[in-house]
This record gives sequence, C-alpha cells and structure tokens, in this order.
Amino acid sequence: MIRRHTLTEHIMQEQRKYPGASGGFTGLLSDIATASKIIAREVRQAGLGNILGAAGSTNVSGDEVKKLDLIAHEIFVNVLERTGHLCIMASEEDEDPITIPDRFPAGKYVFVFDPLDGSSNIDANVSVGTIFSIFRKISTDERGGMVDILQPASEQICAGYIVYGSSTLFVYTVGHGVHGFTLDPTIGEYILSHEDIRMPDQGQVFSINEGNRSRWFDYTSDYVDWIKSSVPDEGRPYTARYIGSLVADFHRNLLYGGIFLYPEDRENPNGKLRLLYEAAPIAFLAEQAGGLATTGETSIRSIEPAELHQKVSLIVGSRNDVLAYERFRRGDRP
Ligand code: P6P
Repeated sequence: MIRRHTLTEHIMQEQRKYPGASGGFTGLLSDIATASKIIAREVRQAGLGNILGAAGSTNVSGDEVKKLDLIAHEIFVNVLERTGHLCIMASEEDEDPITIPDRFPAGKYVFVFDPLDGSSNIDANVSVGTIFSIFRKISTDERGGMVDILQPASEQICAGYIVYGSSTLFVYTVGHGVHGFTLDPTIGEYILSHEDIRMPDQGQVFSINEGNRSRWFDYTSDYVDWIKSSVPDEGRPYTARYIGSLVADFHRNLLYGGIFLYPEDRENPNGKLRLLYEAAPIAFLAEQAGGLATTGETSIRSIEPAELHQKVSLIVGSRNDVLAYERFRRGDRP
C-alpha cells in the first residue's frame, strides 16, 4: 500500500524549514483542520437535522444568515479560542473582532475567516466552503486588536480554504506553493491529494454572474462579449461556469485554469466580495499557484484594508485571462 502524506506530516515538514519554530503555527493549522472536520460532519448531515434554512437574521454585509453559517462560526471560535495560538479573530459572521477570553492564553497569530462561504447554496446541497487567512500579531498588546487584523494582504503568512463538496478538501499555502489534502473520513485524516497545484497560464472557463449585466460598466460587458467569442490556442471556445460559491468556483479554476470575476458595478462601486476573508486569501493562493488576483486595476495583495468588512472587486485566475480583463478595464480593446 502506498502511504501518502497526512496534513499533519506536511505541516511538520514545513515547520522543520524554520529551526526556531515553536510549533505554535503547526498547532494552529491542526486546530483549523479539526474545526473543519467537525463542520464537514455538520454539512454532511445538514438535511437530516433542522439546521437547514434561514436563521432568521442577516450578517453585517446584509446577507441572510443560514443556521450552518452560525454553526460553522461557533465551531471555529470554540476550537480556536482556547488553544493559546491566537491573539484575536475576525469572522464574516461577527461585526466586531472576536477577542480571546481572559480564561484562555493568548498567542501570536491572527485568524480571519469566512466560516461558510457560499451559504446561499446550502439548502440545494451545492458545495460551500471555509476561507481563512493567518497573520502574525504586530501590536504590543497581549490580546491583539484591530491593528493586528487590518494588515495588508501581502502580510498574510498563510491562506487556505476547505471546500465541503463531493469530498472535503483542505487547500493551503504558507508561501511555498499550494497543496491540497482530501479528508479520508474512515480515519479522520486529511491525506495529500494535490501536491504543488499550478494554475494554467490560460484557461477556457469564465465565471461571472451574468444576471448582473444590467449593472455592469461597459468595460465588463465588452470583456464578457469578447471572451464568449474568443477561442484560445487549443481551438475550443471558453465555457461559462458559475456556481455562486466562491470557494467552489475558484477551486475549479485553480485546477483547470480560467477566470472568476466579481467586478464593481453601478450598484456596488466596490464589488460584493470582502477583502479580508474572501479576496485576500484567494489572491495569496492564486499567486502561489502561478495565477493573478486584482481588482481589475491593482493587485489584491497590495491593498491595505481600512475596515473589517471592506468590499473589493475581485478578478482572479489564470495569468493571461486576468491580464486580458485588465486591458478592457483600462480601455484597451483587442
Ligand atoms: P452572487 C456567496 O454569498 C458569495 O459571497 C461568494 O461565495 C460567491 O462567489 C458570491 O457571493 C456570489 O454572489 O451575487 O452571484 O449570488
């Protein structure tokens, strides 16, 4: 039997590259993996309990909150607040930063996350996912504060997502490539299944919600019309794929190549997606896999957030595809 790397072994191997490492970061990633396994169980059984459907509330961004959103949020907070690796957290599901209770030790890392992205798809059993970023604490305060959260996307030391789909996949980067691990539920371990993922320089898939067309600026409409008539070198035209779950749409394009676009429009001048816990981690992963992630004008990873739930336009995917959109954005036409 060929025994494959587990996520834990992979993290320990990464840790050995830093002789002075205390093991705290390794512990944090293991905690994230533990929380994700619990969430995977809840997502798998969602149709059986009464946790489908709306929780009767909306989050700070005005999105309807589903019960599983809250469950996933609470699982991450409960698992991560007590192990002494974090100084503070921030979640899509909480308007304010989440402090580490005094009864637990504080650590040197910051955890920013979207506990269950794509939740509007939950009731239809479509893939959803967790997206996360990790920063180092930069303040002198033991318990951390907003200054530790509002760091430039370029300061991320780790980014990743877990996609709860036909299988549960943990994908992460610490700046040495992008690696994917599939959960083997029979042993409760994530097993290396996608080592050093590389995004093709050009894809044949474009992902955008064409239901928003009436709101688009001309450069976006012109780009979409062009991409629909465009035939890449392989001679097959681009195909449209849009799941409405960022993690699922991005993961497909990461493996196959392609472009995902959620640009600014007349109603959303800053786009819809949130910088800190959606666009920034996805951008780190895309760049580590050889792709690009921009607003259409500037690199996502160059942006310094001004507020916790700040929105940003996101154009992410294969290098040549993103560059083509940027040409339309600045007024060039092929
Ligand atoms: P729309 C899910 O709510 C989300 O934040 C992302 O996962 C997804 O890419 C996007 O919004 C979908 O938005 O407006 O197309 O439904």
